[in-house]
Amino acid sequence: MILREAVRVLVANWDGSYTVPSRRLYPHQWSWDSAFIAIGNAQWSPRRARAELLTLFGAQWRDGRVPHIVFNPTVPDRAYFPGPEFWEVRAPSGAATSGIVQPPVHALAAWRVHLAEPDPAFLRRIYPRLVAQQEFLRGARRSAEGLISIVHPWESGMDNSPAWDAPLAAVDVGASDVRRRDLAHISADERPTDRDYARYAALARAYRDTGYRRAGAFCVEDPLFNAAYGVAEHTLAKIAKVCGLDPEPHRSEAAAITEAMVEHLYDDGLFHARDVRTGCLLRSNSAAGLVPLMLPGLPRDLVNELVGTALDRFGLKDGVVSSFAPAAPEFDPVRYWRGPSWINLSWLIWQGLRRRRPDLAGPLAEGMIRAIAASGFREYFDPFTLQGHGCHDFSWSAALILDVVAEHGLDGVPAAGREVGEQLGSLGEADDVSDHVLT
Ligand code: 2M8
Repeated sequence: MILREAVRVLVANWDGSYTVPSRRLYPHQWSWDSAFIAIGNAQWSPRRARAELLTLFGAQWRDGRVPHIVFNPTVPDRAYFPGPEFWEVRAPSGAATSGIVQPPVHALAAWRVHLAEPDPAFLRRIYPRLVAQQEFLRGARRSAEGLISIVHPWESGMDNSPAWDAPLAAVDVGASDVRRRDLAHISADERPTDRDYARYAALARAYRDTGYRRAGAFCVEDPLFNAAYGVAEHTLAKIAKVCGLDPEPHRSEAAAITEAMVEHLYDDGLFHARDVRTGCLLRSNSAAGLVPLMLPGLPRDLVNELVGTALDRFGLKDGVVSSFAPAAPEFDPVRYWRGPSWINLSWLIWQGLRRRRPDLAGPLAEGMIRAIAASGFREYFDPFTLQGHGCHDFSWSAALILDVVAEHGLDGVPAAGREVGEQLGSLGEADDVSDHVLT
């Protein structure tokens, strides 16, 4: 049932060559959402999964950046803020896009899609795009410490995390041009405040006014983003091998970022963000600091400490990971990214635990399935009651649960990915993937 329902959500949110995260709240293509969606779609329609990624990379900029939103020109401006008229920019393909990025989880997605249905031609096609994505980050965003910075909370993917409260407080909002659309769909106590939105808009406007070149008041090195960058290099090494290319530069880049993260972002059982403007660690209780568990080269003692933190502070002992530690004063169980449990964040941490701590990965998989069985494909969940919050029929919740079930099984019954795909394939419309744009 959960599998059929997941496919139903993904079919309903499919727009012909990509999937909207949510029909009403997020009616365009989002960058890291598409990566997670491709990972889930790989279980029942690898073809759709490849199209999802190729469509996104079709809007890649000449400098290699992959914009965090690719706008659908048929969706009215009033449907989402900030829309194309705010960002004022187009990709070489002609698509209107935003000018900021999101965590680079796309190489991992491309690899997972290839594993579900081996397709070296797809890998050869997407590899240079994935490399350009990393080169943009190295060229435009790397600090002297060897870490990658983000210039907007939206680039972290965990937009409203309390980790950003301090650096955001320094943002001067000026005259606000915010026209919030999200509150038409979701209750205000589950979304960021108006003050946060004014700051988001001010930061994005300031970056836009430099031609999307220079960071403004907000410039931080985030552990989730840097872990994603490192995992991307690891994965690019595997992809390069299949393509008959040298994997070595990717391996050494992955080792270098892991080392820099350990040296500059780790303290007392958790990775933290670092404010590039002040050079200070932004010590917080964000679960972003557990995502480096995904890095294969992490020293063993650090892995043990991180696991201890996840168990003691983030709910892992109950098979749940909250996005912010419940004991911290800023914790809020229902407000977007300030405490609720999210399927994508749990999935990333689950990836880090699967080989190292299968005894903990299993219960976490069960916890993700339990949340969805209890409340449906919601955007986020109260980590204690598992009550759903945010939008309904949220694509990455549906997609990633397909992957979890394929790997972990359902009700103790192993369900191999391919079998799940075969069962579900008939639920999608027959081969309806229209030709995507990759210029
Ligand atoms: C949320 O972010 C967007 C802005 O990018 C928004 O609130 O309007 C975040 O949860 C982000 O991580 C996610 O990619 C996006 C779409 O699901 O929604």
